[in-house]
Amino acid sequence: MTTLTATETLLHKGSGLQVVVGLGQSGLSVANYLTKQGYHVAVTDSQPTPALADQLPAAVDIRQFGAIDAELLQQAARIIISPGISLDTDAVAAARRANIPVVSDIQLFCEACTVPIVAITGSNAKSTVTTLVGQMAADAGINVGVGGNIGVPALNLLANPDMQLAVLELSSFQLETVTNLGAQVATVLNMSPDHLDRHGDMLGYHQAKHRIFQGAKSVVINREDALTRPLVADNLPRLSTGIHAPDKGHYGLITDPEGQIYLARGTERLLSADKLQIKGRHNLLNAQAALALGELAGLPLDSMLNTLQQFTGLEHRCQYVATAAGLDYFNDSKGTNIGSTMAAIEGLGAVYAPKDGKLLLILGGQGKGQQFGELTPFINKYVSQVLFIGEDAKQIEQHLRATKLSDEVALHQCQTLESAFATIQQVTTSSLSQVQAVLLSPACASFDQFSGYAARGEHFSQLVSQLATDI
Ligand code: UMA
Ligand code: ADP
Repeated sequence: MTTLTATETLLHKGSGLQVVVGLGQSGLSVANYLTKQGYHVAVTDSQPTPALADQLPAAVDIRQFGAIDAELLQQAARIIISPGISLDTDAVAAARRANIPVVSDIQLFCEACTVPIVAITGSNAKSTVTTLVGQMAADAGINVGVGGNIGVPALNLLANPDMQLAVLELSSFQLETVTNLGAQVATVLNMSPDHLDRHGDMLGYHQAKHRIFQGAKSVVINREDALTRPLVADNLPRLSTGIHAPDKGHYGLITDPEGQIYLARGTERLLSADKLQIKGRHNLLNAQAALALGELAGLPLDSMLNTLQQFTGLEHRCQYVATAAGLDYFNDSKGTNIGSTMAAIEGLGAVYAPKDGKLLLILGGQGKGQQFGELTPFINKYVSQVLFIGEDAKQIEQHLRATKLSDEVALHQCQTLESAFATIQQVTTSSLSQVQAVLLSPACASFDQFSGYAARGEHFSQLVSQLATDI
């Protein structure tokens, strides 16, 4: 980070109080960044003793904890809000009514960042594609920073003075307060309902996501999903991805007469799908998205194809855990919305269905206002048993029953993962059981019972290993 002159420091101090709302990872990064820039910074958080409070720089002399301080917000020249806090929170809404600007850490990042940005959002696959593009850039010898919703606050990337490219995973929460991001290349990978409790409806969610395209120099579009298409000038460079044979220069899939599937760019076959370690149709789209983003960021194709073949995927995403008593167990704890669960059911169902197998699906947690009936066609096709856990278990069952759920699908209320495992023993020991694989893909957030999706996935994997040793 550059050192400021005394005049600049004075200028920043004179530009008024910067109030950071929420002291999580992003709030702390903002406090660090703004104090180093010479701003006068205050922090407020609902928790009486936020865990990160003792990491705040000493220069932050106003610290209001225990509630978001409405009076403090009224004194702000600018509010920097954490992504987990809604703009509708009373104190924040009042400040907005008083015309006090409210931005996110990503706004500060894009205003300060001098290197090209690859900006990635979508309902699903963000972390997978962000990690892949970051790895592709690193393998091509680029000094790359990877951050945003993936766990590393974007502003922390600025500490690297040699960074040549920034790859950002962005959530709708981060994007809703971002203006003119100006990415070198931006994409919305896919759109399915998520976070509707926060954004109100699909339109609000869509509007937040599509802010990623503001000022973009090029875009990547998913041909399979009209909701990913940006409203940008026709002459803006663009590449598209999809499951069919692509037009010249675009990405897609080509199937040869023997049935072998290839990743393709125009008519050129780039890589046979069986060379990838990440499996399923959704991952073929993810691979294309990474290639298209990389191409528009100037990465060399040969090197990107090498990276693709090395990539083993991320934990908790349709991850095979073990086989116990003849059943294959898969941890898709990161399946936190119905779109990801559809992809998981379809991806694994396609593997087990030809063997006349069916899936046992564990669903539930915090439902985030989603319409779970949209899962019914996928369940009817590939699932014989559904086990519900978590806070919204009963509501999810009602949604499924209210749609055309097949009589052949059995439903079980289990409340917890432990009790789900007891039910698995009961229902799969019957000789009539068609179940060949158990899939935890909850389509829900985990915070009612766990500290996050990773803790839920780890607990699931522990229960599986216990099972494997009990046998
Ligand atoms: N807080 C309040 N009042 C509230 C709610 C929260 O004061 O009403 C406070 C909490 O007490 C806590 C702080 O806000 O001290 C937490 O802030 P935060 O929830 O914004 O979390 P951060 O630690 O800053 O992490 C955020 C992202 N979290 C969310 O968007 C919820 C992280 O994404 C991101 O990695 C990190 O910034 C760095 O950029 C996580 C996430 O769950 C992985 N994202 C969601 C998702 O992927 O679905 C959107
Ligand atoms: P995000 O960061 O957007 O949550 P992840 O890469 O962590 O994305 O994957 C989240 C979930 O989405 C996983 O359960 C994964 O199996 C599923 N998924 C991965 N790719 C896709 C895709 N292209 N479409 C739908 N779901 C997907």
